[in-house]
Amino acid sequence: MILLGSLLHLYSRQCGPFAALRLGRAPRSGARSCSARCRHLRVLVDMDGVLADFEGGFLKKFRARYPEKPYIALEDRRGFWVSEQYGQLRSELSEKAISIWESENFFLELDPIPGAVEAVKQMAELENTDVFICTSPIKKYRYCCYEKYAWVEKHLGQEFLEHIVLTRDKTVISGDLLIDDRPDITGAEPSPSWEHVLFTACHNKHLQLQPPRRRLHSWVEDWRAILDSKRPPRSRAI
Ligand code: DGP
Ligand code: MG
Repeated sequence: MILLGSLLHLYSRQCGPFAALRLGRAPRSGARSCSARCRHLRVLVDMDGVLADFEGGFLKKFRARYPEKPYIALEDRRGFWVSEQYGQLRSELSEKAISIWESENFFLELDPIPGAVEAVKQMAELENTDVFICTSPIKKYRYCCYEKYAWVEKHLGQEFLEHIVLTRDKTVISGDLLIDDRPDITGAEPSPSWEHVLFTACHNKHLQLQPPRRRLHSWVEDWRAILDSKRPPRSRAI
């Protein structure tokens, strides 16, 4: 019994936290043993603008709270910072915009981006793949941090709570890929370990990326191919 416990522990350590949940599954025919398999690919997936529809949720609540005020349609959004563009439209609108995402239930009530929940669940099930949700909380954290956890639990399930990274500086988090809608991701680490794949959003779709930078246009696109491009040649997903 003790031996079985140790083996289970060893297996889950070597194959990642999600792999332990797959113990009940029959091994694929011809699959190599866990220890013979290659290093896991680590994928960092951003939350706002990639999994959760921050822009759509913001616009809906801004218009509901300030029905008399002008607003920026999603097709006219430019630049990552919503408050900056609203401030350019009319200076008083900057703080009104900020008041929306600082309110209770804003982050919790965001709708998922189409296809995101299914894609991330499937990604976490892939062999040799570890997925982490890597998200920056706003500085007025009263509701935001709690609601981000609650959102993940609601849409992705409790097991994903082990896979949340809250950080204002994503450059210090190591990974092979970071899928993120923010065009410029900088921080304390000048050479982050990950390749940033820009997830297309209303505010960044017009940007021309310099090669070799690349995009994931939506979750309908072949995100598996992007993951496979980072794997060692002999371990590509089946
Ligand atoms: P991330 O998606 O992890 O890069 O997080 C960025 C956060 O910043 C996200 O919650 C959206 C939020 N955000 C968007 N526009 C503004 C803005 O103009 N001001 C502030 N303070 N936060 C913004
Ligand atoms: Mg984002």
